[in-house]
Amino acid sequence: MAERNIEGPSARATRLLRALRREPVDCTPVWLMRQAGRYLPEYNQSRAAAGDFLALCQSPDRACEVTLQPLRRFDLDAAILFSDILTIPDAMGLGLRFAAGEGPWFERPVRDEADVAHLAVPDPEVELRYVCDAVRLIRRELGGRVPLIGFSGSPWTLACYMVEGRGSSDFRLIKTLRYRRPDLLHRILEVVTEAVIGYLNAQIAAGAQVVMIFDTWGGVLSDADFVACSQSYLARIVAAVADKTVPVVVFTKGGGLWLERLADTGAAAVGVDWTVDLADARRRIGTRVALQGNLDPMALMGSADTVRQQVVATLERYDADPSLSPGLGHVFNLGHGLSQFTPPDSVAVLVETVHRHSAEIRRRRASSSSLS
Ligand code: 1CP
Repeated sequence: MAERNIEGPSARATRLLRALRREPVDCTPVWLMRQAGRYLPEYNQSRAAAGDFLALCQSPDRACEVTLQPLRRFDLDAAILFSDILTIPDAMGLGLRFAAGEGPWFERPVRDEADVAHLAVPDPEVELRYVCDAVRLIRRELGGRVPLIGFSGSPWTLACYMVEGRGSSDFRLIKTLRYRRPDLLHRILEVVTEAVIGYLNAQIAAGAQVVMIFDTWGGVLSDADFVACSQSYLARIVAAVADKTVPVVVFTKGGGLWLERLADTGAAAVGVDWTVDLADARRRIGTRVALQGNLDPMALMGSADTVRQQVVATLERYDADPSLSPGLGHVFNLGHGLSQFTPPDSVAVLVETVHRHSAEIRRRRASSSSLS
């Protein structure tokens, strides 16, 4: 820990942004998908005080508070806006609902031609103003200590929820649309793509310094449909981000087969789930993009020693090739979101181990290259 104090606050302020640009950093930056959420008692208190999850998202003060909660406990290198990917379909008029103990669902799912014809691109500073206000407030409260990540769902992933009306295990309704009325599916994807572009640019204008696109359900597509229904729209979004200095991270869960295609979207970084070997991913696309990932979130259910071993193993896989610069372009994360059952102490061990061991690898390599 003493070491980190010597580095001062500025190392933490720029570590993530430098890593995403594939520039050298003192140690590997780390943040975690769903780092704010139900595993933290203070989050549960904030949600109870707000009344429900949507009220929490829609209050910029409360969203700011829960965004900052994990940063007070852990030495994380980024904040991620507290919100949800389903705010876009809600702003398009689908009526988002969160029933206690159930997942999210929509009152007015998109099922036929008339529903599709009604879809309109929301104005992010009007219908999604609460998100832009939260971004402005969080940036002010962070005071430059760590960067703020904004985000959106991918068009395909948002379309899954819009058509199914809720989470799904077989994606029957959206796939029926794919095979019976592909024209309608692509009209949905077109409108949602425009909405995502406006939304991400508005988050960036409000102060988001990195944006991430969650393609949670891209992995349920066939190989050809991944290109047609997800990757091509991701590429359009990346190209339409107005501020080219803002790194875009794309993450397709189950997308390990398609790493080259994900890098081809033009994103600065590709997020990978835990099924991917980081040494293989780095060899395939690591000279073109940064890589974010990829510890199995359930590894955090192990003992402190197990968490340490698993974090070390993940870092060592990234650095398996001794001819490559240690840790260059790696952003440590989980392979998917933190489970609500995660012990907070495991997160503390993870964050501490990432920083300590990745600095150690760099020292080890520096001394071995000065000897040789
Ligand atoms: O009861 C609660 O408190 C709600 C649990 C919860 C939380 C904490 C939901 C409902 N959303 C969130 C926050 C959230 N969602 C963040 C916050 C920032 C962070 O700390 O990371 C983010 C980035 C999301 C994004 C999100 N929402 C995704 C993409 C990422 C992923 O996990 O794959 C998806 C698929 C959703 C939909 C969603 N929202 C919530 C739930 C339970 C679900 C999944 C629904 C389902 O498929 O059944």
